[in-house]
Amino acid sequence: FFLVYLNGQAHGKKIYKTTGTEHSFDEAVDICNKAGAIVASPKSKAENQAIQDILSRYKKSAFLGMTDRKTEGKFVYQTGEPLVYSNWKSGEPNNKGGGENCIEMVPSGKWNDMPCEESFLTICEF
Ligand code: GN1
Ligand code: CA
Repeated sequence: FFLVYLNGQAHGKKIYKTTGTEHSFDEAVDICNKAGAIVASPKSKAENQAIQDILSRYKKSAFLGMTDRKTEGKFVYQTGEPLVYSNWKSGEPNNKGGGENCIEMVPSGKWNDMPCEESFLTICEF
């Protein structure tokens, strides 16, 4: 009980924190995992909004934690589970050029599939 409330967050809510720096997807996974977290993986409109609030401040895009590296066109969480929420820009995901297996959230909050080698703001989810 106490552990749940000590950090001031209501039970069940996530905390999103950014390093303020831009990295490739694999680097972001490493950074977040080393902090005991995962790369931001919004599962609702409210969680998407919380991440967008950070992007608005930084005026940058961020990587989300989901990829379709295993099966093209099937984006999954790091656990392998399929998406329960999405907010794709119109026309996305398009796997442009054949190598877009990661997801960029742009400052508007919409999603676009992009190469995992691009560099975007790192936001971790605790
Ligand atoms: C970008 O620049 P272009 O059109 O080749 C983007 C894609 C988007 C597309 C949307 C590497 O591709 O992910 O789907 O715009 N890729 C890169 O028009 O910027
Ligand atoms: Ca795309």
